Amino acid sequence: MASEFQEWADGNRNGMLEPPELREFLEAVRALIQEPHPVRTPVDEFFNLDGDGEISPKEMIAARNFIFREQLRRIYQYDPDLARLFNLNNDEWISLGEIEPFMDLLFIPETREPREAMGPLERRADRNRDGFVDEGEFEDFARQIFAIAALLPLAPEEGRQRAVGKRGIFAYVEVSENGRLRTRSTTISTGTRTTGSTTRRWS
Ligand SMILES: [Ca+2]
Ligand SMILES: [Ca+2]
Ligand SMILES: [Ca+2]
Repeated sequence: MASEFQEWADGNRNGMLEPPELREFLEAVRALIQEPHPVRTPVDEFFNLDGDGEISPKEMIAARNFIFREQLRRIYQYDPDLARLFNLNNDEWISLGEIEPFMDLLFIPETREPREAMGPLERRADRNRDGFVDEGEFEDFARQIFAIAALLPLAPEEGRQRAVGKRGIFAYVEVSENGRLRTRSTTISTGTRTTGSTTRRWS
């Protein structure tokens, strides 16, 4: 069975997360890692390690670190192409040092200050390739990183059975085969805002 962490969101059990299911799932992950709170979703349940009905500050931090640090570091096992997005120095693996800027981008708003696209992370975020990363580009980039991390299967052996296939991830986050982000407006929802995203299949 695929992990309960993601599988519950596949309401119609067809093995794919359609846009409404995907939105619900991503919103649950967002709620999980935002602040301590009572358990409300299966995602919360998954990280309620002591089973006391609350996501404590410690469990929240554990969830953040697991989903956005441990999982992203293992991305090569799932998809070498997608892994290039995170492999800032283009070597054979993704180090902790490479993941930190992505964690900062997600959790420290000040790191999304508009700036010139000098570094490897900034160049990846610079969608329109004008050499400058504006606020919107950072926001979009952060949403994509968030979705990629949340949708990775929890263990390599689950890769074949997980609810969201690799193609689904590619389609949803608009990442091209060479790991570069496509120039298109965001398709990923945040908060209560929803977008009319479509799930395109790659062939
Ligand atoms: Ca708890
Ligand atoms: Ca690397
Ligand atoms: Ca730009």
